[in-house]
This record gives sequence, C-alpha cells and structure tokens, in this order.
Amino acid sequence: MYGITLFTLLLVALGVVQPKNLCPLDWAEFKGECLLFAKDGRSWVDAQRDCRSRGAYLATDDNPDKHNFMRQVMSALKTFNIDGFYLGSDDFAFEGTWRWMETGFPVSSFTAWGSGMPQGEDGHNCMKFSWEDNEAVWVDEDCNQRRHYICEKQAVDFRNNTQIIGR
Ligand SMILES: [Ca+2]
Repeated sequence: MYGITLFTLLLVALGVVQPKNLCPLDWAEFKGECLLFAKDGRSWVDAQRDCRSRGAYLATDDNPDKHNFMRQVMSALKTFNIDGFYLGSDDFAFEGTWRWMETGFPVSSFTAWGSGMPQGEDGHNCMKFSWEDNEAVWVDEDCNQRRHYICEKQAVDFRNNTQIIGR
C-alpha cells in the first residue's frame, strides 16, 4: 500500500490527478472518466482481466483531448521508467482490423499509430502506447509481453453515488 500511496501523491503533485472524489484512489479523472495507469506488468489478456475485476476495461484512446491527457500522465511516469501501456484494442479476430473493446467499434476517426505501425503481423495483435521522439504513439505489440496497462471506467460521484453524465 505504501507504493500505491506514494504513486498517488506523485500524480497529485504533478497535477494529473484531481482529488474530487469522482474516481477511486490512484485513478486519474478526465472528463467524466477514471483512468488507472497500472504499475505492474501483465499480458494483454491478464491486463484486461484485471481491469474487469475493477469494474473497468482496457482504455479507449479515441480523441485528441483524451490522448493528450494520457500522454501527459505517461510523460510524468516515464521519468520513473514506467513506460509502455496496453490499450483496449486488438486485431485478434481479423488481422489488420482494430476494434475498441469498450464499444466494439473499429478504430477509425482518431488514430495515433507510430511510424510503420501497425506492423501487421499475426504475432502482434495488441495495441500499446510507445514513445516516438516526444509523441505517445500506438504500436502493435506481442500480446504475451508483460506490459503496463491503462484501465478505464465511468467516473462516479461517490458523495451521491450517481453516475456523472455529460461532464
Ligand atoms: Ca496483428
């Protein structure tokens, strides 16, 4: 627990976690969603399982504002050598067809693939954040690799125990 508390204090100090009771301890809040940047490393399937056990799912990165927010958090964590986070998209079903776990919709309007990505290999079917120069970009990773990961769920106002709509 010491490590988790220290981690939270770090994020608060960096201004990327706003302690407004909208998200559980250790989760960052952004526009009505809670994001957990997991410090431990898991395979993509195990990461997804861990997110589900928290009532969440592997995160969706589908618009520039959210992308920039996650980039900001990851930039802070990078200085502590916490790097490379799985996202909630894969091309298991059809090679080259990437879908978001959250909605089942194809990855389409917003994309952030790195140069030459995705590699388009059967052995690389899971989306992961990586750094390309100073930009956070997607790469298609070997799903068996143990990586950090980002869980996401809707923010809840714990004072009223109601879902935050339209924030
Ligand atoms: Ca693939």
